[in-house]
Amino acid sequence: MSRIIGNALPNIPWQEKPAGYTMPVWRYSENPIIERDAIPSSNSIFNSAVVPFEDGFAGVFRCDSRSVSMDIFPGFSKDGIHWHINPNPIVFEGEDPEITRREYRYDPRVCYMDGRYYITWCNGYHGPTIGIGYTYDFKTFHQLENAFLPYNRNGVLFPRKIGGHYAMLSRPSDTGHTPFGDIFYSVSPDLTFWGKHRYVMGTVAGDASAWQSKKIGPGPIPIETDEGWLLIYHGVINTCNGFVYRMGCALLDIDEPWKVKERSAYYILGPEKLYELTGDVPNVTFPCAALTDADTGRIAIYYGCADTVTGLAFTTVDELLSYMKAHPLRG
Ligand code: BMA
Repeated sequence: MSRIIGNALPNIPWQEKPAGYTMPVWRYSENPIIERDAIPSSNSIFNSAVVPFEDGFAGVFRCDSRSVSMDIFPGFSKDGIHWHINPNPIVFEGEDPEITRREYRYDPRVCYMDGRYYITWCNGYHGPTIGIGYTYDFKTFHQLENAFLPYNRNGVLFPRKIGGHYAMLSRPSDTGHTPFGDIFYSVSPDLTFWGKHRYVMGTVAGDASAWQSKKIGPGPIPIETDEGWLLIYHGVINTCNGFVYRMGCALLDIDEPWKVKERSAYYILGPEKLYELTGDVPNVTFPCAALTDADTGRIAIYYGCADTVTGLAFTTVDELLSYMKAHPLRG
């Protein structure tokens, strides 16, 4: 039995694995949990992040408007399933208007650390880069400096300092739909200056694990376990009909997370249901958040479906670690 190191979350949204189901991740039966028009202005709501907050949950949601401008919105829920999303986007306060000036914002992650809820997102600044901000209450928000130069996407903080530094995974990219992409690790003494960049892992050549042959990127905040950091990430294959986005998992060294201890050759969830196969961008399952319960090992994954709606899926730390070990990517 593997153990999640962290807090108990007895109210984690949960459904048991359906009898006879062979995949390690199973969907919530009432998916999608957030429809595309859950706020009046929205064309689509997907690739969003949630955390435990007060006696329920809070989140930051990617809502693309009907002019298809991308922005992030706060939301609240009692049960993690039914959400009330604020119809107004997040307004960040910050020291420098050069940085708080909004170009576009998308694909948020939320990381609780030292009493603050940190938000990272893909932030337009002469191209995509990693924005960082924080809130205490999901009402007022403070923005810090962008972490990196453009172009970068999928900035994902670790939930505690490692070796005395803040730590983040990210995926350097280009100005467009990036036909490449490996995951890197960076550290910072103060969440402003980032360096000591290390390569973590990349795409897989040949057909050993073709679903992740074009690009990969970190998904939810890494989950601390007694065996290492459990990373859920997205992997992309290029097909004659375009990109297909699936989810995979890996285990990173606890003190030196750029060292990969284990990685699954098999994907753990991919587009299969109608709401994943069809939408504004077909064939996309894109995880951005995971709730965890240290007492039971339960994990609830929030993922964008076809760039249109938001889905919820379930697994456990044991399911993912044993699946990874049964279908390892080696060499
Ligand atoms: C990526 C990002 C994601 C999106 C995905 C599929 O490059 O833009 O927000 O879900 O493409 O369109």
